[in-house]
Amino acid sequence: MKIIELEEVDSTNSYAKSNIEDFADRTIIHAQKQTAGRGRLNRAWVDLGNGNLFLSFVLKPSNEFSEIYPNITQYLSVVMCKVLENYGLKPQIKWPNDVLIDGKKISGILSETVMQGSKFKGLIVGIGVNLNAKKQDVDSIPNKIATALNIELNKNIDLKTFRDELIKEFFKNYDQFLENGFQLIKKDYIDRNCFLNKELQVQIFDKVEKGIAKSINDNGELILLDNNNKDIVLTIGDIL
Ligand code: BT5
Repeated sequence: MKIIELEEVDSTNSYAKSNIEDFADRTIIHAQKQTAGRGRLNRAWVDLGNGNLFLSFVLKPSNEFSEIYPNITQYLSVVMCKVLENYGLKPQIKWPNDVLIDGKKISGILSETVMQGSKFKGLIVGIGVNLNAKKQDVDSIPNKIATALNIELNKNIDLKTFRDELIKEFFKNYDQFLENGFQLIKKDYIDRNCFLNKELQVQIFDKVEKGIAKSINDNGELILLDNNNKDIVLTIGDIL
């Protein structure tokens, strides 16, 4: 495991992706500042200033893509919760991988599969965590109610300590995750969910599905029960 520290970068995910050939498996790209942080679907991840966390894991688990790899985002959401629990908080997961404190978003995860033609090159798993932010900056994040760890705990957070705890927790069960996929974390994930048994609207690109969130299956997919008592199985989407 190697950590590459950058002062400033457009996006740790973009940097990791464009230089993936240069990085060994389990390299971590950590930047102090991000000028063009990315979320899913071309959304932006806002840099809330000094002392916040922006990092990407470069993972090369094999030469072939495996269908369990996309579940790494859910794996990382559980890891994130465990780290925050050690700070005395009770985080919750909103499917697929938002980590919330009392309904407020504290962290975002963006996982990307890198292919060269049909050849699998690796995974880039990026995470942003709000650790030290001003309340007014957090309140100006578009389309989301957000928070930061310093606001929740009313004290400054040591960035490096938090980063190292996150990396340690990530690699603790990573090899087991590669063997077992989502099933390894299913219980931990469901124990922390904030969406099951609720009436939901889920946006999948330009379509919205409605139903009661019935369960999460062994692949980490969300099962909605619609008005006609029919199951809808969702692999991706945003709970509205
Ligand atoms: C995410 O996307 O939540 C994934 C964000 C991943 C960011 C990390 S930082 C390191 C690495 N390098 C990158 O370039 N990216 C990764 P999504 O689920 O699409 O949510 C994006 C939405 O979250 C935005 O549209 C805002 O509403 C909200 N948001 C943006 N910045 C935020 C922040 N700092 N805190 C809380 N919410 C934020």
